[in-house]
Amino acid sequence: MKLVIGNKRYSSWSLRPWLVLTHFGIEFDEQLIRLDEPETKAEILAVSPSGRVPCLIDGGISVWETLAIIEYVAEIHPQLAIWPRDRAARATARAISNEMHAGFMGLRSACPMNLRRRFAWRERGEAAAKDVARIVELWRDARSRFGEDGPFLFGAFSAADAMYAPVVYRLDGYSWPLPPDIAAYVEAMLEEPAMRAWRAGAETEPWIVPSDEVPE
Ligand SMILES: N[C@@H](CCC(=O)N[C@@H](CS)C(=O)NCC(=O)O)C(=O)O
Repeated sequence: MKLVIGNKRYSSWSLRPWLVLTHFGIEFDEQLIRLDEPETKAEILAVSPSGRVPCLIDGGISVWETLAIIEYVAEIHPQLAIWPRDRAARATARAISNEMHAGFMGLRSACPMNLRRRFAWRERGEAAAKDVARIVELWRDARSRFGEDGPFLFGAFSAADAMYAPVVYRLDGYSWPLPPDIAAYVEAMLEEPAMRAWRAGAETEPWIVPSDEVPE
């Protein structure tokens, strides 16, 4: 199985399935295509019909779109609790994962994921603040209803945590002021070994993508 990804420094979509595979100890090869280079589009299109990464190649099967990849991996590894085992928890995990996939453009555009930069706190606009308020609300709801057995949204690490992992890096990197319960979740995520491994990979990348860089 091969996962095609973009730069670890910037590619928030690539991070999500990579975390699922890595956290759950699933063996895979990684192919990194550098984003924003003259040959990027052609290289991605050679493996991913959407022209975007991530894309998972499993023999003759090609799966693009982050949530489709995570669902595929969960389906072929039913022994792993990639989604929570409890039905109500699983339904909520899927709902918030879809909410992430489809939204939060305010936060995503004001605070691009950038693992090589750290910004002092400043307001990042109304749309981003509104998104963070909603994210705090849904994280609290998951933690209070389903999180009693561990530090993650549904207790043990699941696909839902992977879907919100780039938000965790953003809240940390943009020094977002957080209430203690949310700061504790962010800390648990930052310490999670697969999250640390992704960051370590990003730290070795010298490439800059100007469109993903924001001013101080
Ligand atoms: N909806 C897609 C979004 C994927 C996406 O936007 N990927 C970006 C990198 S994070 C990409 O491939 N950019 C390269 C390009 O558009 O040329 C998913 O969930 O996988």
